[in-house]
Amino acid sequence: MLRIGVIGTGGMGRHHIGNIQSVIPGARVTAVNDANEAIAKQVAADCGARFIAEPRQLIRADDVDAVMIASWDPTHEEFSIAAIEAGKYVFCEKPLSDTPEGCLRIMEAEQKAGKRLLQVGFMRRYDQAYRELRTVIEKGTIGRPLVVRAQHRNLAPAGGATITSDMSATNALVHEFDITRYLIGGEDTYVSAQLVAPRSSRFCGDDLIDPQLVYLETKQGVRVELELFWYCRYGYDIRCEVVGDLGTASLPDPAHTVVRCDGQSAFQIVPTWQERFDEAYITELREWIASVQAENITGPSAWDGYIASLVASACRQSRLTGGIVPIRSVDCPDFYHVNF
Ligand code: ISE
Repeated sequence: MLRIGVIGTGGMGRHHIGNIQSVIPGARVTAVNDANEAIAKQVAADCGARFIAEPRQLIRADDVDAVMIASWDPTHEEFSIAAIEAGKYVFCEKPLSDTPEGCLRIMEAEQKAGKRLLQVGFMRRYDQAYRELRTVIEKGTIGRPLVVRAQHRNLAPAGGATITSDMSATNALVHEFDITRYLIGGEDTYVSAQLVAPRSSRFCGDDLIDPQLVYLETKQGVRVELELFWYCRYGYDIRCEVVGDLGTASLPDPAHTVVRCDGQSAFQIVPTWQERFDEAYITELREWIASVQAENITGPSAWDGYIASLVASACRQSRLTGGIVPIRSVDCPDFYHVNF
């Protein structure tokens, strides 16, 4: 039985805890922590775990074999490094760090530890539709990928959270940066990014550009066109199409049953990512737990977190300058090559 300590009992932390306690065999939550002690204590009581007030104490605890980090984004780096230094396996929600430099520090710590200990929560790689799409591309059915077009639309920010334009890349678009590499092949990295702001929605407030359009180019010349919309107001809508030189492939749309009735054709669009990626979250945890038990971590790595963070940082720069920003990564250490 893998004993997991969870730092962060907000929406995502509670979602993972619910899955571990109810649908995933072979693991249980033994300790929880959150900056909001009242919520953490309640969650601890509900799931039969103990509350630990100090995150570093939770990381070192004898009854914690692996650490799950689902706390506030800017704390991810500090807790990941502390867990790695304690020799614990760690599952860190995205973003791995708010900055590429932070990701490099995590990679350094992990390489010093001598083996992969960390997995990043890029759960789309566990979604069946994305996996099918990748298989089609890998088989060569649509030929060489040339263009990827994706839309990432939220009904509204979860829990009424205040979103800034900078968070758009680190918090939401990082999923697109990662899943696109996963689809077209991880060795083909990004070389430039541009963020373009159309007229903003009337519903997003003055501090946010919404929607945002992002254009990326890869080393092999694939063009990626992304749209992020925080306040689309009609549902949680994730779409992706890959154009190849022999054909195109896309995620199923709609993902739900189509009903034709009363002179109309309609289907449901779910309101949040928890519903859309419900199965993916479960598969992600199941595979992570199995890989920890086998002492062979194969899921999204700190290198993958670093690439996503580099692109996010280029988008931030492009938002300020309006121009195309070159993306230059360090060389991928051999340590991380095995992953793709
Ligand atoms: C959220 O944090 C997620 O991770 C969701 O998958 C994403 O769609 C949403 O935009 C983010 O805010």
